[in-house]
Amino acid sequence: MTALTYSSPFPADFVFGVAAAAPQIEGAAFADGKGESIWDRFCRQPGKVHDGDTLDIACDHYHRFDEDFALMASLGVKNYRLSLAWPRIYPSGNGELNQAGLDFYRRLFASMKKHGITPWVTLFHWDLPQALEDRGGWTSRVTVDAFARYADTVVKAFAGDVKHWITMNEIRCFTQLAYGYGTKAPGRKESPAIVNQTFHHALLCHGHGVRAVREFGGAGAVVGLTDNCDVCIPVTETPADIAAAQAWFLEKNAHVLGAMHAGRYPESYLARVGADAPEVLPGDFDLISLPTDHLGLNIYTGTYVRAGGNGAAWEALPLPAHYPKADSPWLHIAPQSIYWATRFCAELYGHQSLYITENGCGYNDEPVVNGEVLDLHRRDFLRNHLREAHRAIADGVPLHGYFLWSFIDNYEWEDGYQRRFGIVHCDYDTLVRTPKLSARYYAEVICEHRIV
Ligand code: BGP
Repeated sequence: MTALTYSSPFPADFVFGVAAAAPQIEGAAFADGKGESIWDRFCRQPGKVHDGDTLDIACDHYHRFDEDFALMASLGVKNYRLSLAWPRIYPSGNGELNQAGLDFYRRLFASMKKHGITPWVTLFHWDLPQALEDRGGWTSRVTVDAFARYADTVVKAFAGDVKHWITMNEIRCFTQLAYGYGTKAPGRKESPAIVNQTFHHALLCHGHGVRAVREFGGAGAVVGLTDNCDVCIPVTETPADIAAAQAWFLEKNAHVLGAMHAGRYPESYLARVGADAPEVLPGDFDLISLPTDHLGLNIYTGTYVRAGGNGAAWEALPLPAHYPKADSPWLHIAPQSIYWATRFCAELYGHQSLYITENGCGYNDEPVVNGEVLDLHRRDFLRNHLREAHRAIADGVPLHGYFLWSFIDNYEWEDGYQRRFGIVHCDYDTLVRTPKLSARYYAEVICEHRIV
């Protein structure tokens, strides 16, 4: 244990960064041979996305990346988590390669290098090529084979530019929410058995991502998953509530983190899903449980848990109506989520290198007034979450970095452009960028390498 106090610096090698994802900021949705993604299709279906907002222009990062990286650099940001758009590279998922797609990312990485920014690249951040969805999407192994080829292609192409790889972003969102609840593209409402199979296929793709980086990533390349694990907070930090929270965490994360860790689906999960268990072929778990170098966690909120009565392992508490939240209705503000998620991942699965790959808050109206956006709510959110990251490190948790979601206001999926998560404001009429107060605050944190 190190003797860190809140005002002492983060460890020297702690990484501060910002995050975004290709479909949410690039725009140029059909430029230079890019294929249609499931989000390009979904957003055009009536009633699916706020105001029918499309990804067509977004922040026009496709044409303005150099300006954006200059702005990032001016804030002192040296690490940027981005994703590659699969449909730019294989417009029909697994057919012909689109050289213009690779060329675009080559220019983008060159610009990042020029501005002294290290890329952390996510292979898949939800923009499945529509042509693959037409063949079953995540319910089908066709997608797994196509992903393996795509991963091989991009890792080979960018091995010289990229050393930090992330396989998948938030498996639950593009499986459960997309094929179970239907709130995210492609908006299907399938049976639990099919949804469980989509999870399994996503885990296989994670494995292929790891394999591709091992085979083609070159010296020094590292790789891991970014998961949005279900997070809980013990109501009191006492042994009984902590044990209850641990038990909750293990059960809720059995099908992703638990399965990867154990090299099979845990018995408790199989007992719970019964006949709806995914079909597993020989060799699947050899891929899924390939060793990784780090685990990324996207942490936004959490569930409060306490010791259960009458022999129950835990009791999860409902949130009262007035519990503080951001404008995103699901985003109840619970900074301790950072501490407990990272601590449990280290304690329960033995992870040695953890990163917060997303953390941030979404609000609707953040107008620019006299050239400023005084988002003190975001500054407060950020500071309180960083304190919990700092506390985790002080308690010996191997947390090695923090990426803020997001660099710039962007296309927030079914919330369209209404919901703003950026530390940089984007005016969607003029595309003018204005750093908010939170950007200035974060710049100071990065510069001093401590909470200010
Ligand atoms: C995460 C996604 C991000 C981002 C963020 C904000 O789940 O990885 O892409 O969108 O959440 O959430 P949302 O857009 O759902 O409000």
